[in-house]
Amino acid sequence: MISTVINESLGLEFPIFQGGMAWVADASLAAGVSNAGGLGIIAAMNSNGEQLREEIRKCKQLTDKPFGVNIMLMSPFVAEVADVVVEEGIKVVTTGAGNPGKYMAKWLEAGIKVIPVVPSVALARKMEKDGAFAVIAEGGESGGHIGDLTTMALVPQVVDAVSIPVIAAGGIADGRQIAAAFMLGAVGVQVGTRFLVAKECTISQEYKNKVLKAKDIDTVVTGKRLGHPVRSIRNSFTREYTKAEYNASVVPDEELEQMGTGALRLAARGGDVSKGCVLAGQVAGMVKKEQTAREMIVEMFEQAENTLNGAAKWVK
Ligand code: TUI
Repeated sequence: MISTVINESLGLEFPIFQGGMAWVADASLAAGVSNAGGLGIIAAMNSNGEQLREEIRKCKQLTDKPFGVNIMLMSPFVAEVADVVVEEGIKVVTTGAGNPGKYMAKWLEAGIKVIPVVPSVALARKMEKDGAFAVIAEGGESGGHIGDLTTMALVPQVVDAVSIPVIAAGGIADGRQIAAAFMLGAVGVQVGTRFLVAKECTISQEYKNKVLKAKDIDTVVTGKRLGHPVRSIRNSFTREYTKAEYNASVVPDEELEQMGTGALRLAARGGDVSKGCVLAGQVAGMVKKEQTAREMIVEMFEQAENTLNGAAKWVK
């Protein structure tokens, strides 16, 4: 059994979070992961306050286990969803794509454990000072909006810089990678890409097939010019976008911004994986089978335990 402060303090069977993936992480996936013994997380990214409230209530119907909400700080609805998590009695909030400092006092006062995603040591330190319960150190292997450092470089530097627990994210889809994250000093992991093909995940089958067919080098990063790099699976969308992105004189920033808007929804909910944006991490090439969230988690932790138990063989 693998047990750390993360599962023990949050009442989970396993120290694993499901990434709060925009347009993906709904009540069905979050409840599936929570019922499987991890922390399911609803993405507030694509919801206004009332839509988030409805999703939270749906999730409460589907599980009596703890689940969290991810607040994407670039969302136009961030202020209203920040209140809804308090009103609905959510116990764990993760944040992404910014500094949640402005909302921390309100969440802490409500007894919420705040666990921000950090792409750097500086933000990790700031979050510790602001009262974060833990941080998620997310490397650029991840799908979606990413920072500059890799998981291998970022996690140990964050571990050395703060005294709160560190959860590793980015590039984790099996038990070997969980074991490696623990070796870097993490006491929990967050997994996104593998859960895209969970039975409980309600995205289009076309999106799932794109992940299942992906090879190691099939993800690319777009959006650097606008300052929000995003990793997704190479397709017509990324080819068109990249052409426009490196043609600054012809395609102005506003038009580029417009090209990205709605593309994720088109793939995740509309099933158009050619013109849509299929966010996924570099581990997409390892994700080969659709399983229940429970099957995934049990398999990953069994492998992690075997890997960690076997690690001493290298020490002579
Ligand atoms: O947030 C994510 N992943 C996401 S959000 C998203 S929705 C989106 N769509 C289009 C463009 C942009 C976003 C899709 N995937 N992961 C967590 C994450 N947070 N990665 C990087 C960061 C981050 C970056 C800068 C966190 C904090 C930060 O702080 C800057 C500052 O203000 O100090």
